[in-house]
Amino acid sequence: MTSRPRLLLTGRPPDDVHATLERTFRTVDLQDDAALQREAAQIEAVAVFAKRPVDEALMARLPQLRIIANFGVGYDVVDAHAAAKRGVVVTNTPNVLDDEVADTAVGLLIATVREFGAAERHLRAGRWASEGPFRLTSSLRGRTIGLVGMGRIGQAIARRLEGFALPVVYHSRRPNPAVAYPHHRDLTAMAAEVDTLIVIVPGGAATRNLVDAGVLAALGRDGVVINMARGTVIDEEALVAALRDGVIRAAGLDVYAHEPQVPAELIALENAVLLPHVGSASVATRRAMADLVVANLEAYAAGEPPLSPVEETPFRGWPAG
Ligand code: 8YV
Repeated sequence: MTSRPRLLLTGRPPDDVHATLERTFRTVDLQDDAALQREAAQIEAVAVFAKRPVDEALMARLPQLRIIANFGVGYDVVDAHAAAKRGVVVTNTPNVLDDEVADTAVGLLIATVREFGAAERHLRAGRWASEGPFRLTSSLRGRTIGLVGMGRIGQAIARRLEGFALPVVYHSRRPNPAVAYPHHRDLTAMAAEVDTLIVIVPGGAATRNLVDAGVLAALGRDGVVINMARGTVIDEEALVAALRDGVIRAAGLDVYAHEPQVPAELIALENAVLLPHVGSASVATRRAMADLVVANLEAYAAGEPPLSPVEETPFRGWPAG
């Protein structure tokens, strides 16, 4: 009987997912130094369930590595270029979370513009009865939305916003031929033309601090920024200053530069609506994401093509073991 291939786990998958993986693989916990030391030479697969980087240094310890399966569509914790150089396939979880994240984005947009969090706090504190109605708020009506990124989730957000009768334009490095929305090559110029930004680009070095003090200033005093992407895409210090000084009106954030740490300055701001990275976090969607991670790993174990390789590591066949 051939032994099960070794699978390194970064982070802890749900118990049932772990049990499913154990049927095909022998799992090794990245936290267990002794086990990693012992098994490194035989590890063929990595499942990424944590923010901890899967970098060149880790890959260099795993000579038999063939596949890295990331739980999440964003795979900025994995050095996909280093994987490509080693002939390692990286997979992520596209499509299955697009609608959930787009729903969350629109919910966060409305909550931010209409100040639902503060309105609820007003009620719960008994201030409606004692002081009167909550203050009048800004409105979604009349806004123009600038999407930063027009990938699958960006398109799902844009489709929803059409239902809200809101004009949509977008910024990305290249125009997306799949959509007819006006494209802006220059983010600052787009920010000057709109009053609302929704950030939905991949994280990583290419987008670090893409939304900086200049972009926020261009957005202007009525500006609203929603971030559903990665905290690193916005210069967090510049955002805090812009919210504090009234350079923009408000921000709705689901992601932060150093999760789960959220700057105290941000928490103190009444004009920031803060969610703890819940974009995809429904039972059904997280289940679908976990199923796709398992399906990619099981495809590897069966010698079949992976279901969702990322663009940096197109599948060219599994090397002979
Ligand atoms: C995370 C996400 O993966 O898919 C993504 O890129 O940001 C989320 O769905 C989630 O944080 C899993 O831990």
